[in-house]
Amino acid sequence: MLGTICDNRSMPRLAQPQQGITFEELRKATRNRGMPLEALELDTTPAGLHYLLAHFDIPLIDPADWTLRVGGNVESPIALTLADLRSMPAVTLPVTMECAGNGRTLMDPRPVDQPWGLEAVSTGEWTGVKLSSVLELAEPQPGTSMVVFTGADRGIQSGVEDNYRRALPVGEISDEVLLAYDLNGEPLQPQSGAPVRLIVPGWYGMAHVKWLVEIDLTEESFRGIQHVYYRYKDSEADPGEPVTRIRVRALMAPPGIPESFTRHRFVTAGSVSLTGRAWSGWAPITRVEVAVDGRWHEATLAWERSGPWAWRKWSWEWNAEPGEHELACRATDANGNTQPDAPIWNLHGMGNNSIQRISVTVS
Ligand SMILES: Nc1nc2c(c(=O)[nH]1)N[C@H]1C(S)=C(S)[C@@H](COP(=O)(O)O)O[C@H]1N2
Ligand SMILES: [Mo]
Repeated sequence: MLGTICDNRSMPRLAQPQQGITFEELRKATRNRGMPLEALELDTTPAGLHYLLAHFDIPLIDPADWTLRVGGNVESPIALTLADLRSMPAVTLPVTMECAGNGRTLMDPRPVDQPWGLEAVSTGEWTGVKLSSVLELAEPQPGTSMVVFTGADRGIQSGVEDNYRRALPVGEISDEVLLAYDLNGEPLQPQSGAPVRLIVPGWYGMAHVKWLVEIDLTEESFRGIQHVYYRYKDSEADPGEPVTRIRVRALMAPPGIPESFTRHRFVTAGSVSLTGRAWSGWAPITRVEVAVDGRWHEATLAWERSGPWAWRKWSWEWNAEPGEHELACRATDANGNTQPDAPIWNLHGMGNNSIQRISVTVS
């Protein structure tokens, strides 16, 4: 059931000039969490450090009671248990996932929503079954164009009450789209979508539906509220473009040590190994550059690791001289996509892949 509730408090807003973080943003930021950027040192993000985003409440599902229904435009609707899924051939894929709102607070004016800095990204080893194998069991009928995924979580967003729901066009369902039940070799934790979530390699986080309970095949296009919200648009009237794959980005593990409150970085003069990770949902990473005080240098890319959907390590040796410096990094992918200097503004603060800058005091 889908109802419209007149509640202006759920409407997205823009911060006034000079306005600090609101109470609602603070509350969202304490429910959700980012991956501390020092974890950019690791290929695989430990489950407890994986960033977290839930729009509504975390559903606490007993795996023994859970079933996944597959229906709609199919010959034989089915309901699978977790044991059914675990008895099918398993696939493991390292996948970098990033929230489309990552970098939102760096936009001006600031879209008021989950107030991400740059920490809404992580890489997990996801194990599960191929979505395509499960769809085959239900025998899709000809004419199917969209597959709609429903999570068990429900709430009100932009005045509309619904479960969390996202759809994928059938053309996007490659053999790498998974129904995942393990993260890093362990059953999913409640916050990660237990018992089963969707993994759509290369796509921004919103596509990876957690707490999956239903899959519906349809002949029509789908315009649920999460498809209205996740668009690059300049005003509510602007239809905009859908948010889909992850834009190219590099991030650096902040060097040296932080001041506890400001998190400003302090580094000892001499040779400093700067490292980080780079990723793109569009094409493999081909280049990462590092800038010191605006002068760009070529970083070294580590060997490609298992599969194209995980971030790639990069490094560069910095001969740090005493004084105040600004570090930056920038990635380019095989399609020639690179990162803008400044955020490209949009109403909901989506897809901000502008260059990361870190101020450092060297002594
Ligand atoms: N059912 C459901 N799935 C969801 C969400 C949600 O709120 N409910 N949030 C989405 C968003 S916006 C992101 S960024 C990712 C976050 O996944 P994580 O918490 O495992 O990092 O889950 C996606 N899947
Ligand atoms: Mo997200």
